[in-house]
Amino acid sequence: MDGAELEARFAVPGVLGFETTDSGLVRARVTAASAEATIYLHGAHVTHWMPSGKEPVLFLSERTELAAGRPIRGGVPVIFPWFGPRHDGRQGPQHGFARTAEWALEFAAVAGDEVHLLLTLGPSAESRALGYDHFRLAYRVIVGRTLTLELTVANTSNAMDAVLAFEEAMHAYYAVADVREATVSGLAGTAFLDKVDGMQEKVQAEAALAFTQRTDRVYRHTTATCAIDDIAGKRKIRIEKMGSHTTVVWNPWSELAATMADMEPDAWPRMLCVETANVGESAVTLVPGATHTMRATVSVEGGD
Ligand code: TA6
Repeated sequence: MDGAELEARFAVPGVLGFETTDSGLVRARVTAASAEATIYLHGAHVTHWMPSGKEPVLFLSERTELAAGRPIRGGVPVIFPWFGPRHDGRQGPQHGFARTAEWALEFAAVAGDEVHLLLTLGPSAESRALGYDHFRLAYRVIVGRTLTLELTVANTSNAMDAVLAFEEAMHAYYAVADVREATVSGLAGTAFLDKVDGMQEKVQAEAALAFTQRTDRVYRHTTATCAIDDIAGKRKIRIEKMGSHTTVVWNPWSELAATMADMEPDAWPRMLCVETANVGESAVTLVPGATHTMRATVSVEGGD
């Protein structure tokens, strides 16, 4: 459905509207008393969330592409069915196909001071060409004073031997005033793969992770709630999670950011990815008929 059809079907004047961008992407605009948000059907991509009285909580690059088939830089990319480069010997786009697919909006409603949306993604010619057919994704987005993101994956195959194995992530770009003055707590003593140091397996000794260089860490076997202490921004962003055993922390820093066409060169200090995920040995395998749900609940303290 295009913006006009969704507007006719789901709009609530003054709270929930729909529009089609000049580049042909359809997006929902939430303007509730509790918060505002923007969600594209492209990639089921939440690009903006701002509780009332606060600053935006998600970073969105001013240079991001907003075009069919292209990933959006910032917000919360939905990563499925692999994380990073495809690593099963076959070809496929970085971070899988879900973040550049056109999702369907199946449900949208205002409940109290929250707006609930449900987006779904099923098999397509592209996914089948990549070897993915019998799956369905349902992504529940609840916009309010907190932001709830819940991804359910179903193996819809009837063939008894058709397991569905996948990695997944909510690759969230959080907005910070200055990453050089921010820390992430919740990962003390947690093992991680250090992607900037030869994928070495390490254990975080410090209570809170500070940022002094490009950082790209895949924390393993962790269900912990993380908190970004955005010291310069005088606020904390808490990320609680359910159904996730991996947390990825990433900032490209100056040198890598300068090579990214969809990122302003001086924007990297204003973003920090803390990603709710299941990757590597925490990848999920579903037997036919099974489902798996991963949820992140984001809240903000301070920064008023
Ligand atoms: O989550 C961190 C990471 O895997 C980094 O290694 C970097 O590649 C980042 O994702 C962004 O990936 P993208 O394909 O969106 O540029």
